[in-house]
Amino acid sequence: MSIKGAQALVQMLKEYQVEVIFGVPGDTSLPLYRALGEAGSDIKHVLARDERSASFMADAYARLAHKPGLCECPSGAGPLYAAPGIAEANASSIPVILITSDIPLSGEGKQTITELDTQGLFRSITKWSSLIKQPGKVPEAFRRAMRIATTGRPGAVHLAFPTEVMDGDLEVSGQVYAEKECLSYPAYRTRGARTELEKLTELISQAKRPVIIAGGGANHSQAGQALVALAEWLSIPVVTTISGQGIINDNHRLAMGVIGDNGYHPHAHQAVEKGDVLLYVGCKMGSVSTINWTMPSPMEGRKIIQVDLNPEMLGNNFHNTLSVAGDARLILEDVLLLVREQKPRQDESAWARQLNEERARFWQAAQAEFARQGEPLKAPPIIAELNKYLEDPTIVISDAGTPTPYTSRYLRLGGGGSRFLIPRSYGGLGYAIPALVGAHFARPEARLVGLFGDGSLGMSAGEMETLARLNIPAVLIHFNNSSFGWIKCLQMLHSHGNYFSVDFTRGDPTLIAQGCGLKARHIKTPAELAEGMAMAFASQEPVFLDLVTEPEVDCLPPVYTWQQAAAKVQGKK
Ligand SMILES: Cc1ncc(C[n+]2csc(CCOP(=O)(O)OP(=O)(O)O)c2C)c(N)n1
Repeated sequence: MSIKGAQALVQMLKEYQVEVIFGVPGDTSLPLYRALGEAGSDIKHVLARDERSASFMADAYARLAHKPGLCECPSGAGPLYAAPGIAEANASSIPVILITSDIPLSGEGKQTITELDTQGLFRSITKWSSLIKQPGKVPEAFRRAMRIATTGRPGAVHLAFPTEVMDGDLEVSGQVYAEKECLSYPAYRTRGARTELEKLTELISQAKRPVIIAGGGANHSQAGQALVALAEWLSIPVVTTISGQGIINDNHRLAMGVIGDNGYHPHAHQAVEKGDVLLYVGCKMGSVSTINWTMPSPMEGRKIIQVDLNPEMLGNNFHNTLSVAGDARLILEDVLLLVREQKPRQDESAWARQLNEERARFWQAAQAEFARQGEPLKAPPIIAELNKYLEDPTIVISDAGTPTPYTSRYLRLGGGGSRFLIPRSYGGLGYAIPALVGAHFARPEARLVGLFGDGSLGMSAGEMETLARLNIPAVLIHFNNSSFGWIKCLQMLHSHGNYFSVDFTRGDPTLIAQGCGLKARHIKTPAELAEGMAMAFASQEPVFLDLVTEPEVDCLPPVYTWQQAAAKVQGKK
């Protein structure tokens, strides 16, 4: 049977059980849109207002559905605008596939409007970018794209389909099928080598002060159950990076919080600094989680173990005692079996108890922060108010700026399928609002909450219309401090408070939200905050809460290196 290339592509989407594709149309999109239209309700097309948003939607979908995220856009401006989400997904090991419908091959090199060397554009921000030149190649190219995106270190892939390929005919007998192993990721998971698993088991079993440090890779691998079971068996405290949050219920006795520069918990840092065996799982050990590679600081006899599916990451930033390549979940499951064979379940260790006491002291002291009520609104009481509504499962998505350190520090997520997302490879502003759209399709049963500053709102406000059009019941929490506050704060710390080009007007963003079809409230007082939150969480529609918040320059957020810089300035006075 002969069908069009675009129809073959859509059939491949169906074979791979793609439920949703996020995108923006253009002149070259017609064959694809025709084929998607013919597919009816099998594949939902979500119209985004910007290709960057479409790529962020696909990224968030993939993170939460544990399946590849699909997005599409037309030639030229489309891929240029889609690049941010593709780069974030690729660097964060998230399988996102971008389909671009391209100009006709016959117009190549002839100044055709929107002609662009997309392979050149995507070379450094995808695992693979390819221009498909024959309709007959569509099924195998799509299979290859899914395989490359989901295997090894997962990442982003781009496929460009010129008009002749979308509109051309191909014989499809026997070609249109999915490689079932690549419907989800990580595909073709690999186990750790037996001798290394045995060494790992021995090291953590004999440790006096072991710590598990879970990064984003542990979440991507869905290693939570095995990780918590192992921690419980040996009474090992667990800390996470920002991306590793949610792997363990925040209220668990072994959950010691977040490490790194941004929104850290002091007791989590203490665990890492005093730990004698540190087991890093799916953690790149990059600049933020290690505070520019100063933590863990050198300590005689300390053993560092690193588990990562990407061997290129192993031992890259620290001198490991043991490096194990493989899938986090499989490795932890195997180690758990070995540990159970060799050692009885341990009672709570003195080490875990001591850290727990530190943790309790921290949360006791935090009450004073939560009580810091007043105008403009302060971030800690805002998060404390939010915590009251976080029933499982909730998906919380934060942007860079004020929301990141305060959610990392004060948000309390349960373990019942709740997740917390922040794009940490590039920390691009304007992720949260579009990501809520992707999250809705991945986890329709979950409550959705987005937190973002006014800088982020300026970059993603258009997607409020998408939330309203699809009637996605998300709670949008806007930190309105009328500035690029984060950068302003850096200028305070490092440019002697000479503020340069960081302020904008507060305006009335509720009008923008209302204009997009959202319910919106302007909130200035703690009483209005309490009332607004209650209204938002009771609503079955998207709600925008415009919070007039304290700028970072008036109260330093919990960023480790900032606090050190401020102490230095204070010391010189
Ligand atoms: C796309 C993009 N451009 C620039 C930056 C650099 N940046 C980091 S934080 C920040 C300011 C954030 O301002 P806002 O969203 O208003 O949050 P606030 O810090 O004021 O709470 C900027 C510009 C970025 N992260 N992403």
